[in-house]
Amino acid sequence: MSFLDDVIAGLSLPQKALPPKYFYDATGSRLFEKICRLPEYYLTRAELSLTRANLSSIARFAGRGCELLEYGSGESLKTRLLIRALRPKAYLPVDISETALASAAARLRRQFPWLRIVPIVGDFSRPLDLPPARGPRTAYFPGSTIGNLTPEEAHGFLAHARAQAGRMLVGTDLRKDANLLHAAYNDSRGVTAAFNLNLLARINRELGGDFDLRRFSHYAFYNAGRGRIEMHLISLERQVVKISRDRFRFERGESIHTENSYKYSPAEFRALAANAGFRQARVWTDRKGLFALHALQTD
Ligand code: AVJ
Repeated sequence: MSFLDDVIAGLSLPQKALPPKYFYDATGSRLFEKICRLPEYYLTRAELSLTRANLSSIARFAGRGCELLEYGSGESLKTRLLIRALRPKAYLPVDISETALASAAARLRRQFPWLRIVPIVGDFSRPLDLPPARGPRTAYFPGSTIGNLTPEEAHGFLAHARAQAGRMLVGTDLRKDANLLHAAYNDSRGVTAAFNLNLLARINRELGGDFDLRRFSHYAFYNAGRGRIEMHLISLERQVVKISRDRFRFERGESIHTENSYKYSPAEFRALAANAGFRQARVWTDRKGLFALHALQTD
């Protein structure tokens, strides 16, 4: 499926929807980095602080000298901390963006000249072809990226990951007060709104769409029943949008669902992992109880 196929399929659904992986073009990646520094967006800081505070036990669980597989480009500070503490035999970052992978790998090579780096271009939401393991392999999936998947998809992802790594470290955002969650996805500077709307700008740039960004607005709310933040783009009026040869009709107030961000209690995620064949060996949280890192193993 290409970007165009996914967009046409998503905008043809009764509830229009677009896959969140398309947020991350160059502009979107820059906006996401800005989100990570926002005062309201606690996730990045909470995960970094729990990683710092528990680095040696995290490294001990992962197994010094293992092969470290990361779902994501490895651009983050947490990854560098982990590599320093773990001294893995090899580091295998998996990312859909070839350019993000290449620049992250080049930086890591300069910082860790002793490290064997094997970048893998791939979409982790689908089964991956990996080079054969030369020893124990631990997978690292930080950042609550798994929260973009529905629990069913997360189950499928974990069940598949089981064949790739005997141990996993998975970062998940925790369930918490709805007001805190609301603020994190409705920041006062409008960076999250710009991030969400950039998806329409990207469709205009890359697929010849004619979305008028002033006629859509960012909308994010916490769906407590499902334990997830939902992001939408709401059509402010009745309109028709063209994307190359296709036309899409919007009612006033109709939404495009652009992202889910699931929040799990430690017990909920433990049950999900158990159904996929993983035992939750440990779970670390930051001192404020905002974010969790789960240590999962198959044995
Ligand atoms: C990168 C998926 C973890 O869900 O919090 C941030 C993306 N969306 N603000 C998240 C995001 C809006 C983020 N993840």
